[in-house]
Amino acid sequence: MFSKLLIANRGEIALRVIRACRELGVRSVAVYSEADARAPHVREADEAVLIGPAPSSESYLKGDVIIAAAVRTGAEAIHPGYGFLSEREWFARAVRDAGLVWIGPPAEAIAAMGSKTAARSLAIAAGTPVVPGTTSALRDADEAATVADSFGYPVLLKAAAGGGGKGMRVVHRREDIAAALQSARREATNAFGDDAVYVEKYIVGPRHVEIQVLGDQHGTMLLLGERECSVQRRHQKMIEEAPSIAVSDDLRERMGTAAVAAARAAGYVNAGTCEFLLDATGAFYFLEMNTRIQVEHPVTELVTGVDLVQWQLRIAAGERLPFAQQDIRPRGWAMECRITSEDPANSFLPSTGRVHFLHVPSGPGVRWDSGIETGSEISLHYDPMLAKLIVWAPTRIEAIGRMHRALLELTIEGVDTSRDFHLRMMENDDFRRGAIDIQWLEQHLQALSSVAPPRTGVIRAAIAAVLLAERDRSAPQRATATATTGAASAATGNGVSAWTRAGRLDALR
Ligand code: MV4
Repeated sequence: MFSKLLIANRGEIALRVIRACRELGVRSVAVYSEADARAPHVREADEAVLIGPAPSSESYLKGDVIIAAAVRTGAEAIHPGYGFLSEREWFARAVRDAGLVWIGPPAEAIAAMGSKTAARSLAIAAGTPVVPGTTSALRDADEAATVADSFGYPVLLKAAAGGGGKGMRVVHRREDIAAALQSARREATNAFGDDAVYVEKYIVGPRHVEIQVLGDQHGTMLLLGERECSVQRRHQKMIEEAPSIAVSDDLRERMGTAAVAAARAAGYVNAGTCEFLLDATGAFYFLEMNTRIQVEHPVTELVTGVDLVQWQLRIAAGERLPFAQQDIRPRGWAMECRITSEDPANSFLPSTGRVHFLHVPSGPGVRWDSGIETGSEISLHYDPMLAKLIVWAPTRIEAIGRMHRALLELTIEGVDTSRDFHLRMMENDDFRRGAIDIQWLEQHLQALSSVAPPRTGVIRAAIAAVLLAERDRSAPQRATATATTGAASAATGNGVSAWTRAGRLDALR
């Protein structure tokens, strides 16, 4: 095992990797921007290196600066986390060329899966089902129309360099193809510097189900089951679970075989995810492979008992996976809510400010993977995901109940968050029945986001102050807190203390 590892990331995933390092006896090196000087990942790592100003383009995306920091601190390996440089082939290569170990798949596998058309060709050759469509870029609108006519409308134009929904256009009629192709090309050029676009049959109302694989350097490739990720908005996942209510044992086996075939065809090693669309008839189609650890990996960890991040390190260090496929027996149900600094009552507008008060859920079956603490400053420089609330329970309905309970315990004051949205989701009949597809959320956003008028900033601050004062055990402050609490209780008319209400602030709305 390495003695020291550098983490080229920030926030909750940096902390997640630091935890794995500590459990394996590996010293950790954090990197940070000027905006993150007081961030938890900087404090928790054994060492930290300042890499530049707040904008990612001047810090967390500076591959050469990060590699230099690794060399200078004597780190032997780099873990990229997710986002930032995690799926940049050139970075994986540069890490290797600097004599360091890359915690992830070979650069060649990243490249093979990075081009969506190349990934489709690879999957087809491996016998993995893909959506009907082309495997090379379209020459022009005439070719697009000819292909679309052959498998029928609607079709979807996609950027070959794409991912994350950029450069995609649904086309319902032949006469709309030329204009859609032109705008898809423009968006693809802006986003990826590559105007290559191909076409697929558009699958209406599918679920997004992904398969986790884990392969070592000695030829063992394990399937760690599926995750259901259909609850998403504008290609941002909001809730993930494992397993998927839509996947039977037989389907799991078939999707798993398809995922392993695609991964092996790319020469895959380490943790990776094959994304599939699953339609209402039970047909599934390979979409793309994510060549990194994913945000939602904890739900797989909770149902399989396999520590994915630890194994990422151990595999990169050359260890063999000590279990066989039959040793992997998923148990129970896990669910994750992404807690973001976005206001669900206001079209998920990003919210900024200081986290004045934070109360974190705990208790049976609850895991909190977070990059924030009381006092954290939330800016627009980075992703709005503040934390992930993950629960485990024996059954899906118990997991939903446990998530609801944990969300009630969660209090974040100072910035608007998605917490109330998640509470409404746990109460929603369609969600509770598992009757959801990738379009569901955007069709039901209105109902889920309409909450009572928001409290004003002053009242928020007052509540935070009361909570903090009452938590303080010193007598003089306690007297003040009690007096204030009395007033607050009278105002809400429920006669309970502010501290008691910490777990159910929604009652005030
Ligand atoms: C599709 C599709 C329907 N039909 N392809 C979105 C991002 C990229 N990973 C692929 N995506 C889709 N490809 C065909 N042929 C629908 C989507 C899609 C989607 C996929 C997964 C999760 C959420 C989604 C939201 C909208 C569209």
